[in-house]
Amino acid sequence: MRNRLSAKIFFSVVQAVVAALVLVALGGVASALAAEPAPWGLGFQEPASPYAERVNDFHNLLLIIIGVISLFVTLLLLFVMVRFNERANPVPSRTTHNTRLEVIWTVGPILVLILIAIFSFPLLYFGDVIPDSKYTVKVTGHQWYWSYEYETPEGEVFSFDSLLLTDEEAVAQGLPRLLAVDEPMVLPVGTPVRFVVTAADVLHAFAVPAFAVKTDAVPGRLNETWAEVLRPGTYYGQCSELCGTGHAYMPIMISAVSEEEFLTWLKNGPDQFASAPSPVSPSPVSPSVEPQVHLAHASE
Ligand SMILES: [Cu+2]
Repeated sequence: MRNRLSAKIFFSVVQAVVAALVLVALGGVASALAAEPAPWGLGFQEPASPYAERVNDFHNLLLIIIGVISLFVTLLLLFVMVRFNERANPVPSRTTHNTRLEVIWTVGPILVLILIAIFSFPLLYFGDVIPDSKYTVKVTGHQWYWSYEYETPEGEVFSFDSLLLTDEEAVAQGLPRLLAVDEPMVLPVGTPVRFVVTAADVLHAFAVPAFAVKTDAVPGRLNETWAEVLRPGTYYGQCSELCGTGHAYMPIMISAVSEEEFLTWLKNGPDQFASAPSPVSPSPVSPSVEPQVHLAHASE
């Protein structure tokens, strides 16, 4: 009776493990095609910056280490269940200490952690130190939209708001709902761009998975990060700090183009965005009515 039960449990565990592996494999396939969230996408989005590529490699290394450890512990548990159950081992040993074993299970994990540190610290610094960049974008989080500020090579500064499209507008343009905006951030490909990130009201976070970028946007403070986009295309991100009821309605949409196209766009920027109504910056004490309008618009 007990044997049949343990066989049943064993097979359901095997089934669960196989199902999980299949899901991970499928997720890997799905995410390899997308610079946006995809159904059943369990893996990372395809990396689109040198930093994201390294983060991806590091993640894969950790996955191997975790896999080996989990397999080892599972085998140990199975061994104990078979070898030391009540029937196989009626008179249990009374041993409480084993110095050699205790040294091994302390030193072993330390070595694993050192191995991880050897790979993770250079990666941390690679992401943290901003390379010489010709272009800077100032990113400001608002309740509930992003605004982007650029400077032309001639030193003219312009900025614009990036507002969520309604579901109908997004569908009409063949863009993903809740991710597409009216004016995307435009970036050049193949050259590092510095992001200066701040917020106008509450905490937000500027996060773009394909660039492995996630930086807090804090009122009164400038945080820096960077990305070098490897391929032209459209990339999506989302605010990643719970910032109020419109948190889900302030996506980040980035259109990456060649440096020439970017420079043309940049030079036209002051004219293109001068006529646009200037953003009503909501002050921390009196929230602006404008974002509420966008939110109501978006959630219809
Ligand atoms: Cu936010």
